[in-house]
Amino acid sequence: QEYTLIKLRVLELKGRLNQLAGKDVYLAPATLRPETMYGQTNCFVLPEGVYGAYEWADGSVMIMSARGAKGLAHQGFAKEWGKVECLIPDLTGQELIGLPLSAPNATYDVVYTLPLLTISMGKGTGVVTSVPSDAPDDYAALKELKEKPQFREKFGLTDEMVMPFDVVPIINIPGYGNMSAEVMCEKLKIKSCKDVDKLKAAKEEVYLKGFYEGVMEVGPYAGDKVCDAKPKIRQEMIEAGQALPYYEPESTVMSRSG
Ligand code: ZZB
Repeated sequence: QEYTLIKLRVLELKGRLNQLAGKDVYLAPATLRPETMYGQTNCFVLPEGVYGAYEWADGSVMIMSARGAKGLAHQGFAKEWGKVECLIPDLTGQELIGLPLSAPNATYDVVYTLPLLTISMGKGTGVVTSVPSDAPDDYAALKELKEKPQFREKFGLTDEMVMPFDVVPIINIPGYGNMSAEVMCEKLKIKSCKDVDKLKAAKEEVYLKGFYEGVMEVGPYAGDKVCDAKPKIRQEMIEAGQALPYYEPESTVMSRSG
């Protein structure tokens, strides 16, 4: 799988992260859709997931799963090839929830880290950036957080971290419009992020359609097809230091602990 790691800058440190004061600290979600970063409304972590803060050859510190860090260390980003340098181990997702972030290409200047219970720690970096216009899982999860104050309370979220973030239309798919994730969630009557099978079906349908038939509505490639714009946007983000290429084997062991 050819992923892109997006560097979401942490704007304010808290708790144990205060040890990283003075450094460039990022949350590093893995995405297969770098062309959708215009539609980011938040970042997701697994509250019970285990993460670490890792330092890289360029001096940046990126927060991700140990598994993701190990993969990245074997792809040329570590000071010493294959070796991870962990500054803070055993950070829980809960410790990361509520962090304010600056997300490259996003329409919102500040987005927040929110909880998502369906994250697999055995895939990517265990951090996921949220694009509710085009990702049904993200749409369902954000909607649930907006509609259920008891959820926000449970995870210590304030309203300002959740409520102001409307879906940002970025890609038009003929027959689905520019909010394809919402259309699919309504069509399949998806009620929550626990409707795993329906969400999988929704994701598969919009994934293919979006890639081959979707047309960018925003950014420098507005008017271009997604399949043409995607590699260009990816390359530009990498060259601007906003993203990194990241590869992982097709089949990986699924585990919640990483
Ligand atoms: C932004 C985005 C925008 C994504 C979109 C999808 C879509 P796959 O095919 O299952 O590998 N993701 C990444 N890591 C994880 C994880 N550890 N646990 C759960 N979800 C994860 O899917 C890869 C996609 O799943 C990634 O791409 C990421 O969300 C999420 F408009 O990033 B994506 C129709 C999908 N649209």
